[in-house]
Amino acid sequence: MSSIKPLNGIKIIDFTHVQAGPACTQMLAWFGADVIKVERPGAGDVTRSQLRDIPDVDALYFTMLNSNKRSLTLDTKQPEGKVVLEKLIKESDVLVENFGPGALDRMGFTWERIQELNPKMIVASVKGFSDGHHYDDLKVYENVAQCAGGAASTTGFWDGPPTVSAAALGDSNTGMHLAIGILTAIIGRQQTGKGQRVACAMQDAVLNLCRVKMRDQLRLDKLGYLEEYPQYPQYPQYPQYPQYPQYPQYPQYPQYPHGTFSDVVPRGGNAGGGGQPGWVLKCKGWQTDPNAYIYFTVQGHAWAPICDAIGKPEWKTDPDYVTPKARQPHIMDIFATIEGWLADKTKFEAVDILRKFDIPCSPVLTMKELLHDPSLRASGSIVEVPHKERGSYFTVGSPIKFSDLKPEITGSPLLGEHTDEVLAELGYSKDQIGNLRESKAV
Ligand code: CAO
Repeated sequence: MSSIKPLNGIKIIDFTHVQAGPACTQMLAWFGADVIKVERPGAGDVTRSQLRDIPDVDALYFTMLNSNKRSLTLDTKQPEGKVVLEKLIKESDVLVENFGPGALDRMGFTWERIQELNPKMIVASVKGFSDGHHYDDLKVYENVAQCAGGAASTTGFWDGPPTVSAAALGDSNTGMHLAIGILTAIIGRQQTGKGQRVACAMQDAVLNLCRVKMRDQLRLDKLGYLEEYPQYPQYPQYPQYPQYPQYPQYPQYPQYPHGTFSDVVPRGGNAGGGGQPGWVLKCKGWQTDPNAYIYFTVQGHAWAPICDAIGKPEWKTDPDYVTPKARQPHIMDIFATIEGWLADKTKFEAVDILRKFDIPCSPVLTMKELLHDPSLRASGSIVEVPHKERGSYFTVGSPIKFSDLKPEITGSPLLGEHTDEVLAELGYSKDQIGNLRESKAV
């Protein structure tokens, strides 16, 4: 394993806060970039003090999004602070920010000014909406983005309200998109010698992950129904299934509004998309354990093994079961039968049986189970890192694995921990640093 990391030598001004921007720069730091987090003196990133589990110590919200970085405190609204930032811009490759709309300009660091200071500079921004969008003045947090990007209207059950996901589709996902943009701009600069602006709107990043839901809207516009959605059997164009006019045998799955598809993609509960129907199925203990479930997928070509696995070999040749189209109208019936088979198996036992039949499935894992999963520890997806004040803490490591790079996750910096070090690198003497401290610019 090489000790030289691919992004060694790339210097990043990390003007980010909360989650979207920090997730991006943290990943670049893991891969070798020198990420200098610029924070307001005395306060720092708001997440340092949000949802603390230990009094007066940086909260996990901060430590889990800012590992491998250095922290420089700098008041960029003070003239002396602006001078420091100008020096930093001249020496850096990338500036990443996720302030509210217009904040960087109001600080005096417009794109034009930054280009004057350093024409090779790449300026990367996260905003809620793209430039010129009719909502581009809005400040945006995670769940706002999930609603704006189409995730909420298509997530949840049809008899409940729009629902947001626990996964940070608005924040960390946008940060990951931005990281791709930054790396692209770095490679572009190798060819042109020039920097450029890179922007990723949270709405766009969410929408990019909701691509198949947009696919469904286009199909719905054309066909008026979506055959793989649980709502499908009630569609009036399908009188060949009179036994399912309203799903009376499944009161827990009431029909989607008015027994038909409306003109927008409905919420499909836990239905699997594409050609592989799936559902979350109860396992042994579900009555008391809210996570005693597996996700079970009825992959088309795995039908025969599924029948063998659940003890229903006769379904292999039954015309009502043999093709995906024949199965779809009573897919809930099929899932109910599989739940009967699962009733005396834990989620782990069930998956251990089903894996032998090559059936795509997984236990529904809790955060606790993931935290203690030996495989995730071994792969570096969950890591324990030291911290100067809180002792060691667990965090989520790099989800990307390389053959010649092993990201080593180090603890997050204390507020201003590297201020003197970074200023000295910029050429400031001890006295000058003292003066900056006196004026509260750092
Ligand atoms: N020195 C001096 N001033 C500083 C500073 C520093 N080191 N760092 C930040 N500031 C100032 C900014 O200049 C800005 O001042 P003005 O608004 O007076 O020009 C102010 O602090 C911070 O502005 P903000 O709008 O970013 O902060 P907020 O808490 O009001 O809003 C958020 C937070 C996240 C809603 C907003 O930043 C935003 O919409 N960002 C873009 C979208 C985004 O990334 N959202 C996801 C965040 S993760 O959930």
